[in-house]
Parts: sequence; structure tokens; C-alpha cells
Amino acid sequence: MQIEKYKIDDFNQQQEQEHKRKFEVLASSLNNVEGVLQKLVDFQIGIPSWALGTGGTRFGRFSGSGEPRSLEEKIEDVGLLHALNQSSGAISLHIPWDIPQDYKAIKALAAQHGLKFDAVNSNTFQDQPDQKQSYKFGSMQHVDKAIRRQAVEHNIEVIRHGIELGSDALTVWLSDGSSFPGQLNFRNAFENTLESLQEVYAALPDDWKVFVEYKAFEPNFYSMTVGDWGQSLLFANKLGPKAYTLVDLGHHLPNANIEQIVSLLLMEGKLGGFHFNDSKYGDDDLTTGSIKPYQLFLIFNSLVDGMDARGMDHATSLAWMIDASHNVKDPLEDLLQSVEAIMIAYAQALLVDQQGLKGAQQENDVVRCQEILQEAFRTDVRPIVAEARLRTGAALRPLQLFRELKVRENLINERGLKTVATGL
Ligand code: PSV
Ligand code: MN
Repeated sequence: MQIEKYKIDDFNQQQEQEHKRKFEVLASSLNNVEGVLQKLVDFQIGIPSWALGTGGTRFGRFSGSGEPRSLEEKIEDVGLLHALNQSSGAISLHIPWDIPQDYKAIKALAAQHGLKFDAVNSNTFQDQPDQKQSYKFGSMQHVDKAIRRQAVEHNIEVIRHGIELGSDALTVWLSDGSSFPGQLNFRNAFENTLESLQEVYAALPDDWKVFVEYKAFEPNFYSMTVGDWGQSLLFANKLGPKAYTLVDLGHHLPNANIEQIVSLLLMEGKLGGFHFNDSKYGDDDLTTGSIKPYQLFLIFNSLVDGMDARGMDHATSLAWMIDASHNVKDPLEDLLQSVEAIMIAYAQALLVDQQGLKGAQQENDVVRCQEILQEAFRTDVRPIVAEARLRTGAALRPLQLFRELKVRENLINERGLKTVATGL
């Protein structure tokens, strides 16, 4: 299915008067509205290929209908999102779930939808049917060099796919760790992992980055070999200038101060990318902004402050990606909600009076600090986010248009009721 431009324009025309009224009221109370709008227009969020099908848990997976059955259909889905919001201009692939057969055709299809290829992801957390050695006891940390070698070769193969598609980053998430005390020698596990990552690093093209993603627990429950930002940063520092830490919002122990982590990683020039999602308990992979929108805003506040301090381009310096998928929503509707929540938090962070905040911090005026932050957080920025969409030819209300155009029903007609997308 393709969404014709005139359908978006017709829809916007119906909404425009009301939108303009709200936007003008908001704009009149803000400084530098045009600067904020341009930043929102430029900001693009990578969509994970594995979130286009309904997610599951170990207790089951309730597949939706009209899910993408191939990489081509996944690209088509992201193209639909991007047509609706013009903020989802990239797709992040997971290998081997999404092995491209014909690079030229896949690249042409992505370009047709205005999409780029974001970081490519390797998978050494599952055994594949044709695989020689098992990752049951880890991959890059494994005591057996042959298994480590297999994991390294897989990552190098993922880089090769990425090069063909025009990607420029590899994300390595390792499920390596241990589930019981004594199972692992922590030092050996770290050293083996470092050696493996160094071999992968050596295969990176000059203009590529590698993102080392950390996670506190699961599937291992006693120790994770890349378990927190400290361990990830250790690896990234030892690997070299092309290695960075990737922050997945669901990968911390409860109540971790993610905004502080982000701030320090940026200070060190070692924050590489983001996996957005939300959670109540652990790695819940819920819709971004659905549980803790204030935390999301505070994270964006750290991001804006930290990127500006280093003169970084907000849109291009970091890899912005979603990593969410769950059991109960239409995945495309869920992704539209996530992108909207990210844009809202970003817009609110752009409104923070950074100068005023720094002044209040210098004076230890704690109350004013809080007032300044909450002034921005409590601003209803939806009209400015919508205005950015209007200017790029996207829908004023993407989710509403998705439903009015009966996108899912169309996809079911094309693909069928019983479809299962590759992924977890
Ligand atoms: C692991 O929980 C993770 O966050 C990694 O990014 C994986 O690659 C992704 O989820 C998909 O399973
Ligand atoms: Mn992730």
C-alpha cells in the first residue's frame, strides 16, 4: 500500500484552521519558534525492522494480521510511517532476521520511500539452524575460541551487509553473561569479549561506528558481561574512537538515573546511539513515553544540553532508534505513538531556558531550577510538532489518518490475515 500525497493534503486541509489557531497561540509565547521547527523537521528516528510485527513474551505471541512477510514489506511499512509523519526516515535491520537478497533492489525500494539504513544489528543471542557451534554459554565471551570466532565472523558478515546498503554503524548487543554464581570468571569473560570486539572493530570501515549496547539482565540473570554503561564505556574506550556506548532505555536496573548517564557519556564523547522505549519494571519494550514521559523529557534535556555543549548536530551526531515491540497493539500504530512521544519530549527540551537554568544552578536556587524544567515540560508542544509535520508534507495527525485510511485493513487485504514477521 502507498499513501498518496493528495490524501494527506486533503486531510490536513480539514484540520488546518484549528491547527493554525492553536499553533499561533503557542508560537506567540515562545522565543525562536523557527529554530525549534527546523530542528524538529531535521530530526529523524530509525524504526527497528523487528518491531513491525507483533511482539511476544516467553508465554506466547499473538501475531497480528497483515504483518510484513519479507524485508521488502518491512520497508514498505516504514515507508507508510514516514509518509504519515516524515520523522521516521530510517530503518534499522537485524541480521539474520532481515538478510537482504538483492542489495540494489532493496536500496532502490528504501530510497523510493525516502528511507536510509540506520545501524545494522548482529544476533549472537540465538542459535541459527545452519550454525555449527551453540551460543548457549555465550558468544564473544565464550571459553571456546572457535565459538568466539564464529561470533566475530557473524558480526563481520553483518558489517558487509551494512556496507552494501549504505549503513554506517554496527550495533552489538550481547546476551553473554551467567545465570549462576561461579559459572563465569568475570575477568576472563571480559577479556574474551574485548578480544572478540577488537577483531570486529578491525573490520570496521573508516567511516563506521560500532555501538556497544548494555543491558542489566536477561537472558542471563546473575551477571551480564556488558551489563551497564560503565562496562560498555570500558569496552568503547579500549576499542578506540569508532566505538561508542548505546543506551537502550529499558536496559537499566529500576530507578537508574538515565539522564545523568546520558549527560556523562556525552561529556566523554562516547554516546553513540539510542534505543527508545518505555518500561515499568525491566526491559518491557513498551511504547516510548507511555509510562514515564517526564523521565523522557529529562533525558532529552540532558541530550540537548550535552550536544549543544559539544557543538553537535542534533539530527546527525547520534543514531536515534526505537527498540520496542509488545503483545497487544497494532505495531504501526504503536510506532506512530512512539515517534510522536519522542518529538514531543525533544520539542519540550528545546524550550528549556538553558541560560536561566544555569543561572539558577549557580545560585543554588533549587526551586527555580525545578520551575524552569517544569515550565517546559508542562507546555503543550503538540501544535509545534504538528506544524513541523505540516511543513514537511506529513499528516497533522498521523495516527488519525492511519485509521481513516484504513491502513491496516489494506495491508490485511494485500498480505492476509495470518502473517508472522521475523523477529523475537
Ligand atoms: C536486547 O534486549 C535488545 O534491546 C537489543 O537491542 C536487541 O538487538 C533487540 O533488543 C532486539 O531483540
Ligand atoms: Mn535495544
